[in-house]
Amino acid sequence: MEQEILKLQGQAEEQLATVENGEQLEEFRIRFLGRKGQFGSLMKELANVPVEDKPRLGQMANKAKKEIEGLYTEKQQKFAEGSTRATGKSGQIDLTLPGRRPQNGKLHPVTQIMNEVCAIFESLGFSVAEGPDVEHDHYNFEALNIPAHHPARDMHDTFYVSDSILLRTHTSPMQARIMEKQQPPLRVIAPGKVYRCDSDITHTPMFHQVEGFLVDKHVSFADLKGVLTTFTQKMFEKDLALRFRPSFFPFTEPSAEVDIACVICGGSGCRVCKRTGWLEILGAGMIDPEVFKMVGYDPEIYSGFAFGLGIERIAMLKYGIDDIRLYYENDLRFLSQF
Ligand code: 2NL
Repeated sequence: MEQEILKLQGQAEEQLATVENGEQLEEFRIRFLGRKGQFGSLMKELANVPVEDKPRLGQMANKAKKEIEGLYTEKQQKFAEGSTRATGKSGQIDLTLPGRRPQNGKLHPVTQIMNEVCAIFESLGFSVAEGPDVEHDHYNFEALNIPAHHPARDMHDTFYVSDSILLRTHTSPMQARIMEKQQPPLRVIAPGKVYRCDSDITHTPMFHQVEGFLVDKHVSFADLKGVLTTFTQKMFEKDLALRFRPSFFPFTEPSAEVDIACVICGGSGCRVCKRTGWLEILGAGMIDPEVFKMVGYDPEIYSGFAFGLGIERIAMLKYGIDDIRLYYENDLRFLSQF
């Protein structure tokens, strides 16, 4: 009898070790622990052993059964945990739930506008050139007719890496690099990041610009007007009125700030255009002969125009965004609207 108890315990342990799922565990329970199971039969047999052996054998059989029940419970808990993790609290899979769709990524609104601006100028025959964000002050300032002690060089605006190396404050250095290496005729735009030490609702320390220039013989202000009119009309998808206001840049002469009729109110005056009916969207002008001299072009033979625009600002006007910092908070509730 003793042997039988030990054998049954051994068998049960061995079987339980091979159980891999809830169904097999239930089969095991019925076979060994159920009312008509093997431990049940063992207990019945105990009725037939001699009276003096009963307490000892009875204790032994009970102990064996308890041990197996303990192992069974352990296994049961393990399966329950696994199924809860896989299917939720009920332990059952709800086949009526909708599937999980992976979220589609998309381009940042600034990148979208940048691509749009580049595509429009490419359609007008401009090529696209990119250059370094960390620049020599020669290309950022000197080559653009911005001498030492010019206010634009103020430490408060420019991030310096060393005495003569800085983070470019505009995309014009790329244009100077190109003019230095290539001969006219040239039609080029330079998109990219620029950096200024400035931060409020209309300024971030890093922002994006696209600059462009065209150099050839007999280029006039009329060509500048034609190109910029075509650009703004394609960009804002309307027959927009354009206004050129006299202005000053160190690298162009004459210079102009270019406004478009307010895309919100159509020119009648609103909060966005501050009741003026106009929105400033870019700066432009005829390239200063001094700049041509510095890159080795003869200003008696060549003339050209240049312009620069802020991408964040274009997107703000196009979409009615009132705080530039929203672009860089990485909040998907904002970014996924574009
Ligand atoms: C603005 C104004 C401007 C230019 C950029 C330029 C470049 C060279 C020569 C002459 Cl190499 N000009 N660029 C000219 C006029 C205006 O930008 O408000 N930008 C956001």
